[in-house]
Amino acid sequence: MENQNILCEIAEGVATVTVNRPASLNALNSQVLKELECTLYKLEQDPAVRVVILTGAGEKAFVAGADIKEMADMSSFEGHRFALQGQRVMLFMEKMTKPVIAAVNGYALGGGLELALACDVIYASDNAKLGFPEVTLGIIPGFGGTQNLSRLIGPNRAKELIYSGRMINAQKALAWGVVNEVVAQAELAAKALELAREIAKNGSLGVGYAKNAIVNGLNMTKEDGFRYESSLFGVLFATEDQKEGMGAFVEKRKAQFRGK
Ligand code: CO8
Repeated sequence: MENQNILCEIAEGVATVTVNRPASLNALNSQVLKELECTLYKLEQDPAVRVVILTGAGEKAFVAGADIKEMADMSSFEGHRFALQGQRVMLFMEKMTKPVIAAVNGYALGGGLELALACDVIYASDNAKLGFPEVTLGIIPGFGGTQNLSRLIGPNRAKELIYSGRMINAQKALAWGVVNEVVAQAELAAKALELAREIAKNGSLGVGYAKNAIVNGLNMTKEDGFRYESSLFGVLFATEDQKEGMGAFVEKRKAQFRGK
């Protein structure tokens, strides 16, 4: 079935995925989540794709949250099921071997901020506004936000944002370490693409293993993380990419990685 709410373009190893519901500020309903999950799953399998950029359609919003109109009449069971559906997408993004860059081009609220936090890198436009308004609606973040934000910026700032429901601007998000970089809105797509292309030139196995080591290592003791890192490091010596990368250095030429 054709996607109705998710656009996907692939060029030069970079897939750009756009949540395309601008009339609802790209709010995530269950259909959008389903299409997003299928799209990401296909991109993970596609050898032509090395990096994914995730953004929202229009100039106003990345994603203004989960769809409040869909959630308004949910039962407790349906709310739980909806949270699990969203969490499955966020967790899949962490498991993907390919990095995902969020290009946050406006509001990233609630489920929208959770979606950005599930990405590996967040670039934000200078007009972006970020926050977790859930408590103003009588709920809490349900797509992993309480967990990911507090791990990223520490519990105190996460509590301040989540308890107040307050929005912060892009500069404050940068100062707090929520986003990697803030750029003018007109330059956001180009900046995200520049980073994606730089990553895409590198050995995809190395990039994927680095992501694996960082994401999984965060849930381990430091010593276990070191052990895990050294195992992955060792495995890479059995790959063509390692031979090519080091061979190219010795021969003073550019490496041509094949992801093997
Ligand atoms: N859900 C549904 N529709 C939305 C949403 C949303 N989250 N955000 C905006 N829209 C719609 C508006 O209803 C409006 O539609 P219409 O024209 O039909 O009335 C359209 O988008 C444009 O929005 P506004 O007219 O409100 O635009 P403004 O510029 O005046 O305001 C804001 C922009 C400030 C972003 C405002 O739209 C707003 O506050 N939106 C809601 C933000 C929010 O509260 N997000 C959090 C939602 S809760 C959540 O994400 C929980 C995640 C975890 C779920 C766990 C599973 C249970």
